[in-house]
Amino acid sequence: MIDPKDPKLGDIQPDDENASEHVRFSRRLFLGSGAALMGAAGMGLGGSLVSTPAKAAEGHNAVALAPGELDEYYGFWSGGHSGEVRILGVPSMRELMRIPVFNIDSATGWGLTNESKEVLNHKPWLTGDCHHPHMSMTDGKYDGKYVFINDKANSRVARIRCDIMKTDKITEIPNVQAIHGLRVQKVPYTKYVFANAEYRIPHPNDGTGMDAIDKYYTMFSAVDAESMKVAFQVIVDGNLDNTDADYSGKYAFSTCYNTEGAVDLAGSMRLERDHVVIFNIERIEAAIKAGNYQTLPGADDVPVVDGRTGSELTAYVPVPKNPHGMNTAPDGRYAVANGKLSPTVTVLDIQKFDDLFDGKLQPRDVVAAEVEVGLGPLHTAFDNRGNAYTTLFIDSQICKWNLENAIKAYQGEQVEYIVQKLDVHYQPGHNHTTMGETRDADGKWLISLCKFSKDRFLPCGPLHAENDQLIDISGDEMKLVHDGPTYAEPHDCMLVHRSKVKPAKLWTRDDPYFAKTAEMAKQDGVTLEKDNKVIRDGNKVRVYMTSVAPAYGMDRFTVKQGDEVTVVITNLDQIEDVTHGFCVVNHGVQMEIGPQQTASITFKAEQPGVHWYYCNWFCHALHMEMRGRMIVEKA
Ligand code: CUK
Ligand code: CUA
Ligand code: CA
Repeated sequence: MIDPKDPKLGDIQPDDENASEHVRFSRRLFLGSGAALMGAAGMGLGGSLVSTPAKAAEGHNAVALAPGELDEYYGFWSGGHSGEVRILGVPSMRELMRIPVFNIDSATGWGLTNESKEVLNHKPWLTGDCHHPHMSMTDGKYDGKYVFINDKANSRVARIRCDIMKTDKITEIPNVQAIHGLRVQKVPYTKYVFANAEYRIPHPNDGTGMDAIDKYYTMFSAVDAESMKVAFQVIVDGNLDNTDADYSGKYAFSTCYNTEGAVDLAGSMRLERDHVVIFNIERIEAAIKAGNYQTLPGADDVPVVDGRTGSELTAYVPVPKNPHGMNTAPDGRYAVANGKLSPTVTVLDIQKFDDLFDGKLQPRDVVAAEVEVGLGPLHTAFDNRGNAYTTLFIDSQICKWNLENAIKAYQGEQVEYIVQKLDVHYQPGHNHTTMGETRDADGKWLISLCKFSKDRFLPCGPLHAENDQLIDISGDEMKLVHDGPTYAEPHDCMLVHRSKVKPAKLWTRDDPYFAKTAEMAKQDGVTLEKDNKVIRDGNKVRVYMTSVAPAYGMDRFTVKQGDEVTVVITNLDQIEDVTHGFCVVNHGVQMEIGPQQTASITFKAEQPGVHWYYCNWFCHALHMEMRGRMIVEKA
């Protein structure tokens, strides 16, 4: 029920003398009809809300949430080649939100509004292919500030602000192709986002040297997490697949499936061993500081160091065969490379990396074990009890194994290290445990992101959903508890305890996200929070209006045929969840304006006549009536 004295309504009350006519009028309407509406809805719900929280079986987590109960974890899901990121609640697996990143989204106007085009570097038409969402950390723990995501399709890295859950920066990585593996520096804090470029290319890639395949190379990039500028790039041998960082802040490491440097399938499977390349971040920083770097055409502000074999900035550890996932255990001591074409997971002892870089050890000396787990190991996740969970793509299983026992067995001790193998449906790629890529690993839930789902869901045509399965790992035995269909095609997800995330309820009026639009208004002498004004500037017209449920500040505005029209809307509502939209019929114009947000969109008024605009986020009992006319006069 809406209480007019509710402090959430802010200081603009219906009878507030300082409020504009628009605000007072709208507020009265909202309170009057809103209250009646809520009352009716409440009665309807009252009868049906019988909630019996699901009881947890002995030693296991409760699976189901009753209506109205909140999830314990935020799951950040990559949206694959849909180009977006999604938030799911775990354990309910309910989809809570979609965050457009490298795609165009008609609900929010992402790729259409001026603010989003700015983030998209004015290339909203570029496609995206997201694989690896990872949250910024402090001291090896999630800090709730940002989520970073790669774009393999167009070689970019994006940042999502976790207060508003919107993408706020996108960086194009120069001189490389296909940013795939992405992780953050965990310790002491996320200064860098590490990004692997997968494919080797000629340098310069200008039509020369295309046949000199052995001269192709790719690079490992570090992006500054705050400025989102590329801090440095490292030339490597082979290619780069997945990556992770350690818990000292000193090292990052990446898998390579193409040590062969081949450009064909057979060639990239020729060797029995490929490698993991270890990056010595301290030494790379020192080299750049000392001026020991070059720059490449088209990016003269990015220092590039040469980390190919023989460099003291990197080390190459041979591992079997076409390895894929790279995962650091939360104990900080070990990292594993998942064999893919080998039935093994290679365990690297991070404590030995210093000696390796000081020349006291040989590369293979840092291998603590090659653990046989099953066919097609792709990725490994960890709990807080020393266990690892590896996806077996070919076997369609999760293999749970004990890290210490596996190392003992590798050293020849008679000890069983495989704890359990669980069938999943089918052919899993990544898997992920709750908090498992941080020091706070809690061993409660595991998600298996299965690539195939045939027979698990009602068929919907030749294209099938992926199947992200929820597995309870809190007891001694893994238990499959839920099938979760997802759309094309999450590779990875990340499960963050809800205590780590503090989303905003309203926008703040000084949010940098729309600072440029606010600056434009200032130049036009417009106060966004109260003015409803049309400013003409040659054939450019800027239409400033407010919105308060259920009315725009203007129910009509007039422009001339051929004008370039920019509509700027400021949503003055201060009530959580009251988002408005703005759509001009037959113009491809559509956007979201959250409470206290300013959003703008620019288009051409080419057709003389009357063109209705309306609100397309249901905001009020009189939402249908929230509309107005754009009148376009003949030129
Ligand atoms: S990758 Cu897709 S299953 Cu891009 Cu992390 Cu392994
Ligand atoms: Cu405003 Cu619907
Ligand atoms: Ca290979």
